[in-house]
This record gives sequence, structure tokens and C-alpha cells, in this order.
Amino acid sequence: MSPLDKPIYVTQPFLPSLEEYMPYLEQIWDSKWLTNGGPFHQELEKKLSNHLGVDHLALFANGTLALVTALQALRITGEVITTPFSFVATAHSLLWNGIKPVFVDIHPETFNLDPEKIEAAITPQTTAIMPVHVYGKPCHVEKIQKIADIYGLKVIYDAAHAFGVNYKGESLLKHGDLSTMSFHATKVFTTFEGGAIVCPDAKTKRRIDDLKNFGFADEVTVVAPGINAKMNEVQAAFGLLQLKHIDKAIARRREIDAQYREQLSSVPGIFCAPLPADTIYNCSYFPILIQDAYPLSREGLYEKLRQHGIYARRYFYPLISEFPMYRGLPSAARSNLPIAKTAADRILCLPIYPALENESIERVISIIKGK
Ligand code: T4K
Repeated sequence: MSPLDKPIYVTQPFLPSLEEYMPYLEQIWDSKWLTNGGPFHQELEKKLSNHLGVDHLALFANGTLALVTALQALRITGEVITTPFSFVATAHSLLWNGIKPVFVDIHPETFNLDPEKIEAAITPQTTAIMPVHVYGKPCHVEKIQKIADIYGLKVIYDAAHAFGVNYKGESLLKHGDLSTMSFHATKVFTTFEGGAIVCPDAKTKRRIDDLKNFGFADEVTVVAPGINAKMNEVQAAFGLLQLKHIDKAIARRREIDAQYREQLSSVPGIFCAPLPADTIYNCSYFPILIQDAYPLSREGLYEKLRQHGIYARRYFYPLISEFPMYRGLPSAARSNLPIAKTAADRILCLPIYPALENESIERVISIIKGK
């Protein structure tokens, strides 16, 4: 197979060399400490908190369990306002807690929950807002906090895409009552599967730590009906190794983002979602909108790229609100979510990952340009 025929996926995990990973594995084999808050787990919590500039962070087995547990930690009930333009895990975490999702439309430029539309969706049952920093681009955190303060609501950010994003001089993860992260294989920072909850104080971290370990507070005391959501030592060790390379990996993502932007911004009918203001962005995704001026529809371009071995993805199509377990909700009506519907019908995320070669980027660009 020539390099030109090699399939190009939307993403690929950044894997340091196996030799670099072996000493960590040897240590695990020697100690026989495989899970339950072992030394690598503890070290990664400390190093990640420092790297991200946050006060407290609890590691999780994946991002979905982090979301489910974040809701438990704050004892959220009733209704929660959220976005339909996300990965389905966001809303699923609500259903797993017996909470009713209330979908609110997104902003056309950021693809994030539109703060201007939140107030109209608040009812006496509303207890929280769960916005998503979609593609790692910051939500309007100031406006959302103001609404939460007025109505006495909690804010849990699904920050699955927002690893290392800095907004107005500090970590984006510091906003809201809690932020959850995903370290899945497809994410900027990965531990194969994995996730975290970022929280502001030691007391909340303690509760979260209990909840992710069946509710055990000590050997004989169970304080809550917790779950098993612990990250194991093999994953935590891999996280420590990833962390050593993460700045270089994000720098390469920035180069790719710049190349796409330079080459595609002037193509009629291709809209490159702008870089967020006041933000040091992680370039986790490269979303484009296919507009009427482009000769193909979004589906047409998606198929054309596939025929050339390029697997761009339609994140987030279909909208969460279109799935069977959500579509009966009054807030899932298409008339309530026109901007999200248009975005879902026109969006395409192009391949972006540190090992993506310049020739591959050129290949993607030339197909989009119709050459
Ligand atoms: N909240 C939000 C906003 C999220 O986006 C997600 C996850 C979550 C919560 C939940 O977090 P986790 O519980 O997952 O930690 C992927 C991921 O599975 C999912 O983690 C992610 N969001 C979502 C946006 O994307 P798929 O169905 O697109 O994955 P898949 O398997 O098709 O992978 C995409 C491409 O990545 C493949 O074509 C090739 C490449 N790939 C994938 C894997 C799994 C690799 O090169 N190596 C791999 O190991 O969902």
C-alpha cells in the first residue's frame, strides 16, 4: 500500500515508544499493585493538577463514569439543562441518575449552549446546568455562572474535549462547580480509557473519591451507594508518560490547525470554525461547516473523502435529542433546536492528530478543493 492509499482517520492516539513505557510496567509487575489508588494513580492526580493549573482532580476509569459521579457528588435531581450537540454520554449520564434532560439550543458560532436561551428553560424542578465545551472551545462561562447564581443552580461542565485549554489566563476547568474530562483513546490526552473530575476543594474531592470506590470511606464504612470507577495503575502509568510529551503533541496539532485554516478559509462554501477568543486552544478537533455555496452537500463531501480513504467524522450528528430515549421530550422538538439541527446537518470534523503527516493534510485539502 502506498502512503497515498493509507486510510486517514479523524484521530489517532499519540503513543510514545514502547521502550519508554516498559519501566513503568516493570514497576507495576514488581510491586504487584494494580489498582485501588496505587502510587501511579496518586502521582498522576498530583502531576495532572499541576499541569492543568487546577486545585483538585480525581481520576476515573472513563469520562462517562466521571459525568455520572459528578451528578451524584452534587446530589443533582429533577431537571438539568443541557445541550443536544454533544456526544451521547453527556445526556446519558443524566438518565443514569434518573434526571430529566432539558435541551436548549446552541450558539451558531461556538456550537455551545446559548446562554441567552437558558433562562426560558428553567422550571421549579431545575437543579443544574450541564454545558459542554464542544471541541474544547469555551462556553460563555461568565453568563452561565450569572444565571446559575440568580436561580441557585449548580453548573457541571462536560469538559471531555478541553484538556489543557486556558481561558482568560487560567484553566477553563476552574469554571462551574465541577468539570469532567475524558482521556479516551480519541482524546488529546489519553490513558487508553480514562477520565477525571476537577473540583475546587478537598472536601468535595473526598466525596468524589468515596463515590468512585463503592462509597467506602474506610475499610468498614460505606457512606454512599458508590460505583467502581477507579483508574488502574497501567492506565495511570501511561498517563504519566503521555504527560511528558503533551506539550509537543499539542504544538503539532496547532501546526495542522493553521495549515487547514490557511488553505481552506478561502474555499467558497467551507466555513472553518474560528479559533476561540481569549483562549489558548488545544486544537482537539478541526470542525468545518459545509454551506450552500459548496458544490457538494455535507453527506456528499463525507462520502467523497471516504472514497479516498479519509474518514472525517460528523461530530455531532445526529443530535442527542434525536435518539429514541430522548426524542419524546418536549425540549427535543426540532423547532426548539433549529441552530443545533443546522450545525448537525452541516458539520464535518477533519483529521487532526500529532502524527498526521503534511502529505496527508495536503491530500485532505486537495480533495476538499476538488482537485
Ligand atoms: N462527553 C463528551 C463531550 C464526549 O465527547 C465523550 C466521549 C464523553 C463525554 C464520554 O467520555 P468517555 O466515556 O468516552 O471517556 C469517540 C470516543 O469513543 C468517545 O470517547 C468520544 N467522546 C467521541 C467524541 O468519539 P467514536 O464512536 O467516534 O469512536 P471511534 O471508535 O469511531 O474512533 C474514532 C477514530 O479514532 C477511529 O476511526 C480511529 C481512531 N481510533 C479510535 C480508537 C478507539 C484509534 O486510532 N485508536 C483507538 O483506539 O467515539
